[in-house]
Amino acid sequence: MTSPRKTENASGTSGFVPFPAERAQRYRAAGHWTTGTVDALLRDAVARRPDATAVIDAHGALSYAELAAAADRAAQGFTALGIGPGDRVLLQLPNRNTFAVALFGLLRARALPIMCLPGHRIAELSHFTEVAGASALVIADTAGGFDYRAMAGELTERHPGLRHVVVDGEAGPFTPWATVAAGSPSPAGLAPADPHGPALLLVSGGTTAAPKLIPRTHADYLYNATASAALCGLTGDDVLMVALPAGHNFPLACPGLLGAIAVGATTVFTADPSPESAFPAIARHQVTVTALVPVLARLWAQATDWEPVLPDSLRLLQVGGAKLGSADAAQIREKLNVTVQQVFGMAEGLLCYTRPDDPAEVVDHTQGRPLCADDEVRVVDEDGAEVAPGCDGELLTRGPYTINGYYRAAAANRTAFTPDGFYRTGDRVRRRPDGNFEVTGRVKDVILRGGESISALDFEAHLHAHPAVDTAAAVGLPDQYLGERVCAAIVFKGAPLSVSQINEHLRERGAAAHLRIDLVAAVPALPVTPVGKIDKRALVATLTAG
Ligand code: OOB
Repeated sequence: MTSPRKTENASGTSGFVPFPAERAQRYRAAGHWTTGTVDALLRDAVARRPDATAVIDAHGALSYAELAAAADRAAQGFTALGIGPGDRVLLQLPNRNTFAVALFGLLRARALPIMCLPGHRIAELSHFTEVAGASALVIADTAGGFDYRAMAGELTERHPGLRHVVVDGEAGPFTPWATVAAGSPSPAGLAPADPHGPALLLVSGGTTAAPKLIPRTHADYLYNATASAALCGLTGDDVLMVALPAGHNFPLACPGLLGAIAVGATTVFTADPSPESAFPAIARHQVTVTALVPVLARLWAQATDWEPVLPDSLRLLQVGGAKLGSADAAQIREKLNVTVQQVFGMAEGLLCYTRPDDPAEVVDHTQGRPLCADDEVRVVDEDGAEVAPGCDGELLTRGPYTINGYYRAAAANRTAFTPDGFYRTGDRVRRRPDGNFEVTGRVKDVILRGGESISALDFEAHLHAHPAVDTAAAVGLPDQYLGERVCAAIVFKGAPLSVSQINEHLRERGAAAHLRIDLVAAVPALPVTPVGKIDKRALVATLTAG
């Protein structure tokens, strides 16, 4: 006899927290939610513009009709392997056309893709497999100098439930992607997906904690992509480049690949976001829009001084994922001669954007305002009480595209959400009278020095203002007297500065008296997460070991 609990755990929707009925009703009535599904985006695009170019990578291009036909064949191929409705499948492909084919193939087979990033390794994949009960993995053979098959071998040994590994390239002992891609082209004939059920699982950004799985519904994610496309003024004439890892929410749906499909635009995949590689690709395909993290955007701006080909066709450069300094925003606009947009978003939902027609002051100094009129936001103190207008506090939010719970994480959900369903973002913000937010740090990214709690971001803003500093991160290192000492890890442009020179700089800038560093670590580079944010956990580990 099968125990009811086991049956429950095996299904894709157990451990998924739906929107409460009252709010769901409101979002439908307001028109934010439709009855569409994410894969229907592609069907609609095919109906409207079958011959327009949908995706381009280093190996070729696919029209919308070709992409849809390839996705249908892949859906059949997945179905033939026994991958069906509700099955969780780890999708970890580099930026290339196959990513789009596999994603829509899985959606059409009604499986639940888990959007891994190429930078994830066995620790993360093993965690996702365990939590989600994944039954398949889709990878490349090798990419960026890493052999994904070796990792897959170890993963299948640890998790016997992971029955299939599909490999794009030399498959070795696994199933070649070509076998899946050669599925019979007849439609699968599956019942349409529930628009209010999960469409895919995103992975949380986690620069300080283990990543969690984030279930996004068809209705909420469609809204996310289409409303973002509208806000950015995306049209069928745009060419959008996916330069960040495609499985990340930002290049996937803000507006990203899905937003581009929603308007019938072309998406160009690049697996290498360095200026040497991305600039010529932008010129070749006349790319108009792309999304970057601040570290990359700064690099692109600097590279205009020496790269022979410039990204002149770009009209909109979205920068988000981590705080962009105001001087950097201005420099990026000037050097790349482009409209800059700050994007403060999260895989959990809420997106804040500066608008393309905002004045430079707003774009340079704020992280924008919510996408939707029905995004509810509160800025609260440690006791959960709303702070006075213009004061710092933690941002809480709920709305038509913000999750109501992590996937299969009942314990974490009790602390990550308020009883009335607001997600505690963990971000410290200040709301200006014009409604735009300034991100002032992470609630937990504070250094506890001698009884004082200091925001790391406060330090970093001052450090970045020094002409000798390329990039900097402030972290607390354990200290037996002070609790923590402030360490500034800095990539210097030239000769390193001393602790006293840096503290003199802080004094000159009028930084508060407690904003002084104890240590400086001159480093060749700062460690980054798979999407390119500074990875403080890794940094502290290295500095402590050193
Ligand atoms: C994006 O999503 P995640 O899930 O990788 O990370 C979310 C976290 C936010 O909670 C915040 O702490 C930080 O990343 N963040 C920013 C920021 N954008 C994200 N902090 C300061 N300034 C910003 N502009 O990173 C993400 C998802 C969709 C669109 C853009 C970014």
